[in-house]
Amino acid sequence: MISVTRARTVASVRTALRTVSTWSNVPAGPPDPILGVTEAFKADKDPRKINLGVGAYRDGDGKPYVLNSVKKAEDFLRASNPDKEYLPITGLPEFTKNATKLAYGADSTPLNANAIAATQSISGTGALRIGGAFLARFYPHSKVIYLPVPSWGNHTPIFRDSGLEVRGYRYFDKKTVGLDFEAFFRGRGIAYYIVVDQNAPERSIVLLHACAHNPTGVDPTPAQWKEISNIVKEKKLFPFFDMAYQGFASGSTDRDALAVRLFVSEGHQVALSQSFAKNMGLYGERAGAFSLTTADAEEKARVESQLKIVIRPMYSNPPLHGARIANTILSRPELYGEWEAEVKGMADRIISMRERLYNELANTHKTPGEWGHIKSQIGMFSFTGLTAAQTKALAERAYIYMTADGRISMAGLNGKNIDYFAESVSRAVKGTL
Ligand code: PLA
Repeated sequence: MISVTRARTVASVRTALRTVSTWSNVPAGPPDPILGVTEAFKADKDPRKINLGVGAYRDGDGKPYVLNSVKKAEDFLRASNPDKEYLPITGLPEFTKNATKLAYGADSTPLNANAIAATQSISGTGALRIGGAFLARFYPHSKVIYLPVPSWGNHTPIFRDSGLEVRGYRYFDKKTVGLDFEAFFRGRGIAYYIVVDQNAPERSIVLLHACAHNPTGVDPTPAQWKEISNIVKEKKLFPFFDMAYQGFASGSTDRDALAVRLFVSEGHQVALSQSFAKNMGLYGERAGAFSLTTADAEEKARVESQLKIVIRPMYSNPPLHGARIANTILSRPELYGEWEAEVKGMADRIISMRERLYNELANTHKTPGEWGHIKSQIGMFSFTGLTAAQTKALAERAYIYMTADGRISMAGLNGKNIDYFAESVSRAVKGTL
């Protein structure tokens, strides 16, 4: 047993240590708005719990899904006994070649002219960060990037930390729960912010979600993309596409690349971030690519030499395994075909959950409000319109987790949990939860 005096001494030494610690002034930060939801879900012990926070695909049993094409690619790689040497700074050359082909299309003019500067990246996040840093250093006209409002929550810190100034353009119309397209035309969208903000530098950078807009699930139609291309041209904006969900919107990787390909064919130079997290289910493997279309092969080489200088002090060179898997799938026709079918399978399961959720909410439970957007929204997410208070009640009283803006990852729903989910949402809306 230690004496009272001794215990006091120990306590005061502890306090003193705490006050002299180098980190005593570090304030506790808030949990991440998306990944923090997963932490709260994991800590919940209720068997009924559902995680609709992070956009990670789940199969019909609610389990993480490793694609068969990925398993076969891994078998193939294992058999070829690959080394574990460092990759070049810009990654596996065949991977970036095949990734850009997937995005821009095999008949893309800059691709065939060897005029696409590209690098492997640490998934989509890393691609955006490399792109932000490269533009902050070399884009000659502006240091301002315009993001849609709302956008993926990590866009703002990524671009701010890259050295760009972040501003917003109106994208989503809360009234119609749809694209605020009037705003694009009537001088209140991208064009509006550039025109009315006296300090807005001309030729700003504008971030566009290539497909399956996160968090709204609302994408422009092909005709609207054409109009957006015209506005971007007229205002001399520089388009930076974030394509984190190629294949997840329509089930077809070609169809989902429409906006990027249209912009390139309309003569825009573009920046592009790609991720294989969702469409190949390679979340933790961190496989992605960043690319820029340039004038010709000589300019491409100059741009790539500077991408290397951006990347080398950040992480030296990227991880091997995910890029090898993605490249094996993209380069072997039999695996490519199987992968395409699996992408379609994932997109279709999500669409079927949309139908079912709509029916449950609107018909079975007669939930007050209009729920048609659940069916019309596109991609991984649905922007339900639930309020922050309702999402809080759902977490605390029904063990259902989603982001505070009411976004749900549709892929987290399945035949086993959708009835419980719909009933709980209905009660939250009626105030009876
Ligand atoms: N861009 C958008 C629009 C995204 O939604 C995400 C991921 C990324 C880029 C980056 O993904 P990656 O780095 O894994 O390739 N958004 C997730 C996960 C799925 C997250 O927040 O990190 C989401 O739940 O919104």
